[in-house]
Amino acid sequence: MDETPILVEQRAGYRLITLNRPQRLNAFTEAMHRALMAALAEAEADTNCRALLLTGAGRGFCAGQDLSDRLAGGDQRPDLGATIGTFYNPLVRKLRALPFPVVAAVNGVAAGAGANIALACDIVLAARGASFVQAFARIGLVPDSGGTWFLPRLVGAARARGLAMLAEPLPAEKAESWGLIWKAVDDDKLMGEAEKLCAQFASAPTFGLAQIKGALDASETNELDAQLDLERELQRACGFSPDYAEGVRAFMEKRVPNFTGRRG
Ligand code: T3D
Repeated sequence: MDETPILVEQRAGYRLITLNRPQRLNAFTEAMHRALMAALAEAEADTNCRALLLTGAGRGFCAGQDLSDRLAGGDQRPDLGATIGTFYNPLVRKLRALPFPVVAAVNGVAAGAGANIALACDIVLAARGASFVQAFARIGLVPDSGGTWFLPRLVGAARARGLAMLAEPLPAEKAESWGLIWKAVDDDKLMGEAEKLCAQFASAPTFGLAQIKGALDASETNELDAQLDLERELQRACGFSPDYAEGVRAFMEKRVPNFTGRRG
């Protein structure tokens, strides 16, 4: 069952990564973490990769940590700080820092760290049948993988507390109306919509998009003054990029731009 915990498919200009432990709703094991991080590193190293699509095999997106691994030690209590530090935090940091957009296609339930890993992606599309569950409180844990950071910023303090402390499933349409995700789409349209989005990103000005990711993340902690300075510097860098030159030329010539997606 765990021989290929993730599947990687090349597309024109982007990669599709599928979490592939459907019998366990794609819950994370160490092997899956290692395979996913290796796939992300490979995508980052490939300068032709201009977007990433993350989804789950079967009826779920991801159920967070595989809890059967947590019984294995018997009476010995696991050091969860160690696994968070070794696996989950580097994963979230990597998703945020990838120099191209990351799209999550949430095909079914996203629970525990699985929900927050979806929220760490740049654009979250979810099937109407999908739901988001901050399952942690049910087993005495705190939302991790950025949950306590993403939730209040995306849905506000009151809803963040409700989601985190009650651990009730939030259906995709409500997640959209609360601003937790970009869009809920019909179940049978999910992958088509997500692939269309990635194809669009695959011909977009990748360097500029990477600066947008960085700027929006920085705005979470910057004062306006610092953010204005940051925008000035990012705009300076974008202004030197070949895709900006092409964008302006194409606009003036009234044609579709042909962006190279060069990263710097
Ligand atoms: O440990 C550390 O390193 C710290 C890090 C923690 C990060 C975390 O993510 S902690 C939170 C862990 N996740 C959960 O607590 C969620 C557990 N799962 C559920 O609550 C439910 O399965 C769902 C709400 C996600 C879906 O419910 P439902 O009714 O649609 O499906 P199900 O029947 O519960 O699950 C289907 C199968 O997947 C089932 O196996 P079976 O009975 O068919 O053999 C179930 O046991 C298995 N499964 C689902 N989630 C997990 C899992 N097996 C292991 N670990 C799971 N997380």
